[in-house]
Amino acid sequence: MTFPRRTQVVIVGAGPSGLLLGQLLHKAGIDNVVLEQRSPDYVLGRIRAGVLEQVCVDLLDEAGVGERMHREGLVHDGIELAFGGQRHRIDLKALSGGKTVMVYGQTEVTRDLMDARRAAGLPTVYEAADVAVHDFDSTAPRVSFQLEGVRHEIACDFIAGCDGFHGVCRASVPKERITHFERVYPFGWLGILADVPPVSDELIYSNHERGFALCSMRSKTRVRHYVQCSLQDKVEDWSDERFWDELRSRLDPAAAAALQTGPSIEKSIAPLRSFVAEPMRFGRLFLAGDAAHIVPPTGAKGLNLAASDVRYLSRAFIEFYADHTEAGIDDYSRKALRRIWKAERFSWHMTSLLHKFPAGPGDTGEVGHRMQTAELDWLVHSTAGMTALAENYVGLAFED
Ligand code: RFL
Ligand code: PHB
Repeated sequence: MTFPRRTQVVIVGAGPSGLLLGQLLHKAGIDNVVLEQRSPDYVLGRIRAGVLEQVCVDLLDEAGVGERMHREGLVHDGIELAFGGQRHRIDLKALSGGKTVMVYGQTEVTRDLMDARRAAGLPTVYEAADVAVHDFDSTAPRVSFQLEGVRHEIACDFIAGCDGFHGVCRASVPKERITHFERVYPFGWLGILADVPPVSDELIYSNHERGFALCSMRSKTRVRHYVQCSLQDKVEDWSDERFWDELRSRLDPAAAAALQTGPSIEKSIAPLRSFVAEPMRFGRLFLAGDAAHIVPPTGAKGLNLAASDVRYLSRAFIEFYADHTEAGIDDYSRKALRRIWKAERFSWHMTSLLHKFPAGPGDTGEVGHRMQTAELDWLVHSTAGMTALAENYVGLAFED
């Protein structure tokens, strides 16, 4: 792999945030190098998000990588909420003034971005070990890393920390300059991928006394389903048969009857957390995506927030180079956090509304379940309630 000793922006992490930022900067004539600790196959093997907001779709188009998404992705006009043995449709399109969401896997988004980056001949260093960020408080930051046993260094104007929740960038900020806000939920999601047709044309979010369940999809022939599970559970505890039986038991009778089963292609457990780091800028180091925040997946916001950060950050860098102004980079953290906290609130609310909370202090256990049912019953019969959900689900507006 050849890479320059100096570039304008070093991007740490080749997940969706890093690759999308790289592509948008390249389109604007800004040089960048992406450093990723894993191999391309490993990155593509992570099964994650599936729902893209319109703004995320628009940004992928702007980056020139939307062609396959429009061909193979599924446009959804609504979602379904199931509780008390019945399903209720939320007409996202009608309630949000015509907005929809796109069902297209994060793996595919990443693959399209990787292909575009390779086709443009842009430098990406995979399997870069021991990445370290230096001198980000000066105007001459550097990033060093190890490749096949040899240490290298790249000088740059800016470092973009797109290296996820466990990355090195946020961890390199002195403790007294960063504040973390965190809530860890007392359950996880067990997800499986299987080649069977979806239960319904739209996603089903189910609140059930046995726990939350979600029927999602990747295509008309591939499903992604989730059930709420215990944090102590291991993937090995869940045979395919146990998973399908549990999912069926948490659906309304019509969906349960329509559920088709098959062998799982992938199965994994994810913990749920709400997390925000403030601020998102430290001199010439900027955090974006999961490096700065995590949402529980119930609102389908993680990847979309990553794209929203990248939108603000790419515009700030473009402004810096084109107009010689620091106004955009100075305002990045404030603008991004304003949108992030709204998505955090929505994701926390959807999580609280739909999951079974273990009995404990506060509105949990039986009281909590009654409160959830009352809220869901109100929501699906109130245009105001459904409109609020739809407006948040399809994605809130940007400041500019
Ligand atoms: P990523 O995808 O974690 O990528 C970060 C990259 O940085 C690399 N890295 C390093 N590289 C170099 N040096 C280091 N020291 C490094 N440390 C880490 C990593 O290897 C990796 O390649 O973060 P990014 O790009 O910010 O993207 C964020 C999204 O991946 C995430 O928010 C979503 O997947 C969240 N999410 C969902 N988001 C949605 O918008 N809609 C959904 O429907 C949705 N469903 C989900 C989800 C996340 C889930 N899990 C597993 C947490 C469903 C699930 C189950
Ligand atoms: C998914 O398809 O993986 C998915 C969809 C909606 C969510 C979370 C995950 O809220």
